[in-house]
Amino acid sequence: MTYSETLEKEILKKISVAENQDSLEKIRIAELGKKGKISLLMKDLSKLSPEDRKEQGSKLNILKKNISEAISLKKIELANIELEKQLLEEKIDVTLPVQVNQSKYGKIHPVSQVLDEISEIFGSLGYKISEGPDIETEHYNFNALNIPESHPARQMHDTFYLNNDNTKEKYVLRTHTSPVQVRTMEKGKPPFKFISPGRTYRCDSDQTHTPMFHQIEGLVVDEKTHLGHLKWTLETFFKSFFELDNIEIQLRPSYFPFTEPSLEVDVLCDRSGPVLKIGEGSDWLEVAGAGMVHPKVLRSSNIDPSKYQGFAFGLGVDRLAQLKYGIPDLRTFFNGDIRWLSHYGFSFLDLPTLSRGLKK
Ligand code: FA5
Repeated sequence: MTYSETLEKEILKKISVAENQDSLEKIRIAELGKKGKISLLMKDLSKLSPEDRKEQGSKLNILKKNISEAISLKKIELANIELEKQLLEEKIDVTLPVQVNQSKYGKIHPVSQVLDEISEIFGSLGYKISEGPDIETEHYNFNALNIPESHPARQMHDTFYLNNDNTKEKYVLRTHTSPVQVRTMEKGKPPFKFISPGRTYRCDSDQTHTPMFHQIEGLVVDEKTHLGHLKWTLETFFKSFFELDNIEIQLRPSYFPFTEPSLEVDVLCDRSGPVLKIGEGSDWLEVAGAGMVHPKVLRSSNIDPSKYQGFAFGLGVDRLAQLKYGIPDLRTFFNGDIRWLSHYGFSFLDLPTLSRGLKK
């Protein structure tokens, strides 16, 4: 037997009517397998004259390619049909009442809970939410924030640089959420009042540092906002977040190239025992950086600094979770240990609201 159009049509017909992956596989073996029809035809080529062998050989190669392609396409088609069928069978009725005993199987990670708590507090103070990318350009992560290439502050950030071999613009994993300040101001017009939650990355690891952590940036820009507003905002936030009237925080003069003046915020805690205690002891844990937005940052966001001014802050979310819920080591947050999560995690019914309280 040699190649014929009828043979090709016959095989393609069989493929097109295959009902499932198993019958498709049987067709593949019968036609293309080692002992399959096409392989036998290939073997028979040696019996032909050189001219016929050349002609038949090339036709059989094309046949083989057409059959393989048809089988691959049919495979995808069958997989899609099977998935569709499975999805229809696995319908979930989201209107059914929650089975409370199910809640023990899934827990909300403390970082997610604390991100919601912080958003709830700033939401109640009239802040909107604005987000930016995790993979950031050097321009937004540094230059637009008044940190040019030669600036010593770049070393403070322990940056993860991406493979920038063939790119004009250099990319980094953002080291802080401050680039969202510029991205958001560039797109809009003052006044601004927003927070930007998100992941941030630095090559750093110990009890209070992890290579990936979360920050929430806050920015308020208008014609009148001053340092007193920043102090009030931070104090109001920390009182509400820790649900304590006498929370002791310390504002230290500091330096950030993108704020002037700059300050750092520490919370009083006790780190001597196995459980981290807030409002006790004699240790301070740094939880935020803040300051008045530098005129150069306003200018790089096309805002006139002679008319507008404002403050910015960056909160370390994981450290706030650590402090509020007494979790001694930050690295355990990201170990993916289910026993840790069932101990420190939250029930999905524990929605943070200001009226009901934010705590567990
Ligand atoms: C900044 O990242 C500034 N962008 C904050 C800022 C925003 C200042 C706006 C002024 C105006 P800093 O490097 O201090 O600042 O980080 C802020 C907070 O992130 C720290 O207080 C700390 O709580 C947290 N943090 C920093 N590095 C780590 C880390 N490796 N692991 C966990 N938390 C970290």
